Amino acid sequence: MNAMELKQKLIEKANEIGIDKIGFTTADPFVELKQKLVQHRESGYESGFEEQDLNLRTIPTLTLPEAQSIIAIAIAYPSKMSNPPRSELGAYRGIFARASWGQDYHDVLRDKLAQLEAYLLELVPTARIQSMVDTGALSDRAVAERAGIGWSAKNTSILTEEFGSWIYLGEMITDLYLPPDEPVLDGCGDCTLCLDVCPTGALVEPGQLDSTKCIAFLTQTKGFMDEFYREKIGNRLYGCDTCQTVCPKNRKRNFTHHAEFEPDPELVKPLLQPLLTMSNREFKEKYGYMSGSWRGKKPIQRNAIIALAHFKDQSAIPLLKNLLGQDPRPVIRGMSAWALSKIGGAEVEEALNQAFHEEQDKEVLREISFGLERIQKPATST
Ligand code: B12
Repeated sequence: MNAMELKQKLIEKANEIGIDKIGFTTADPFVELKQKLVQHRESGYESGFEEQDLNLRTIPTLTLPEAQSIIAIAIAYPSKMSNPPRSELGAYRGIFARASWGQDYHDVLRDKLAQLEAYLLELVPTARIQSMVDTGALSDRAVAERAGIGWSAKNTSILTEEFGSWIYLGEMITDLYLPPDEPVLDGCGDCTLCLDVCPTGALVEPGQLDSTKCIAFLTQTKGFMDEFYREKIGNRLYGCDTCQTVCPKNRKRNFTHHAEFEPDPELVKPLLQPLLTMSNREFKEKYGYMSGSWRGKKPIQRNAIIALAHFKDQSAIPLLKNLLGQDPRPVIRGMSAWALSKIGGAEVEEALNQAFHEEQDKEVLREISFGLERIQKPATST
């Protein structure tokens, strides 16, 4: 079988196993990307979640020495929930970004890649293959871009005409020669909506993200978030979709053909207060299968506290007082102090005064005293 026939067979198999887009590129080094990644690092824009070795990121043969080609795949995911539950007074809800709806996409894409890999090995038993999704060394977007899956958009996502940017990406490096595809033309035009609406100005230039300002990143951190960002995160519990939801190419696009990604509305738009009393075990049982749980319970609970402040939920005062007085984690106590002070009132002031005398942790004490100041001077506070 020649290379063109092999490629055609892989395309057919990909269709059959539910891969929405497949593209092929060489295993040549990603020379331009390397320059971008250096610039990105020097500007301080990295999130810290990326592979740190820039050679490994950009030279596929460091992963698979005999590499000749890379097969890129894309799988579409839903952007709309049917019957989303509504936030109500005293029963407010948070939201998980779409990339965390349904089953963890890493598992779904790895399974598709494993099926494609098995098929390729049937056709060419001597083939060497290395597959990856998200956590691999390569830039999934740079691979997808060069393999013609879509263009690298101003919001930094890979955008396709068929699925917008509602796609997950993965790839397979192989030592086989497969004729490469051409990259597709940029389709953003002069639209800048994603840059205009980013709540924190994280999209500093078209195609360039300062991850340290990106809400998707901030929701995944574990510490005391800067107050500026607490005010911006709203009720997001994990991730952020704003630069995707405003994109005209994504509008009215909803892909429900992968049942695995169908969200459970009660899980992806959960009531905030029950999240805060959840045991580790319950969290694992309910959320463990979702990609949004990878950083554990603490960041999600911290974000739930921020969301309660965002809604100024009076009914949460007893729970937040409890957390402030009793939670062993300083971040949770500190953020509860902050949230209580945003909700305000005499009961809160008394609770903060009491905590001020009992608290030992410096950072929590700082939150409590700023909180007390805020309550005592409401007109000038932020
Ligand atoms: C670290 C990381 C993050 C970080 C940083 C994101 C970022 N934009 O750099 C944070 C936590 C913020 C994040 C958020 C999200 N992520 Co993320 N993330 C990654 C990860 C692990 C590495 C990305 C990376 O290296 N970034 C550094 C930049 C410099 O590299 P890059 O984005 O790969 O580079 C491309 C562009 O940014 C552009 N570029 C880079 N520098 C420059 C400079 C100039 C001047 C220009 C014009 C362009 C340009 O060119 C490159 C090729 O296209 C990848 C998986 C992987 N292994 O690649 C997933 C990945 C990028 N994430 C993904 C997703 C789904 C998301 C979220 C939508 C999740 C959510 N809803 O919250 C958001 C989107 C936010 C956004 N606008 O990027 C998908 C993207 C799918 C797609 N359609 O593009 C990926 C590919 C995971 C996957 N396998 O599906 N993510």
